Amino acid sequence: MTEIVLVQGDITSESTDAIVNAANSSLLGGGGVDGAIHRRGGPQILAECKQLRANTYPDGLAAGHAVATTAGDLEARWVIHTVGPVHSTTEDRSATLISCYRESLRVADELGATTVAFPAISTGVYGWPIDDGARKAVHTVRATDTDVTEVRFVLFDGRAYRAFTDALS
Ligand code: AR6
Repeated sequence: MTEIVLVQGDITSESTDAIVNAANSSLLGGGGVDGAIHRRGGPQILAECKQLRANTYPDGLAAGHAVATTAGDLEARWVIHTVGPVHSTTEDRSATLISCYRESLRVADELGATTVAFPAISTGVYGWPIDDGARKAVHTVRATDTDVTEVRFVLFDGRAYRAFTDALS
């Protein structure tokens, strides 16, 4: 049974076993959650991401997939990088968004991480509407068979926090 906890704040302050990063395919950093994680986690995370690009993902990590690195100076042990879909009004990319949550939990299980903090993937720079993003996040975690005992959604602002509160009830 996975308990779902909602928190409003900055995901880089979490001390869960793993923190999920809303990354991009390059794995080389960006803005939003990604920028904050690399800033606060220090250069070790980027060094491992560069290794992953050199050895495993020469063309980058595809949307909907997930991969782990060290969490560097963060309190967490691992960062799980996943690439959300860019929202589109002409194409339904829901399956890719759902896959991000599912794949991140699969990677967490591989690592033995039992507590995992997630941001609201794709709902920032990638433009996914927060209410729908929240419903898909909550539903996917509930529907996924995992050894993770606590999923903590860390929401940056009040609007996202309310969307997740509604999705949970
Ligand atoms: N802690 C928790 N949530 C945050 C934080 C934080 N420190 N900062 C932003 N959010 P985004 P995406 C919220 O843009 O939409 C990057 O440039 C934010 O309000 O981080 O998946 C990557 O490199 C929003 O609700 O991720 C990619 O290029 C949610 O986290 C691209 O952005 C996700 O916003 C990925 O876009």
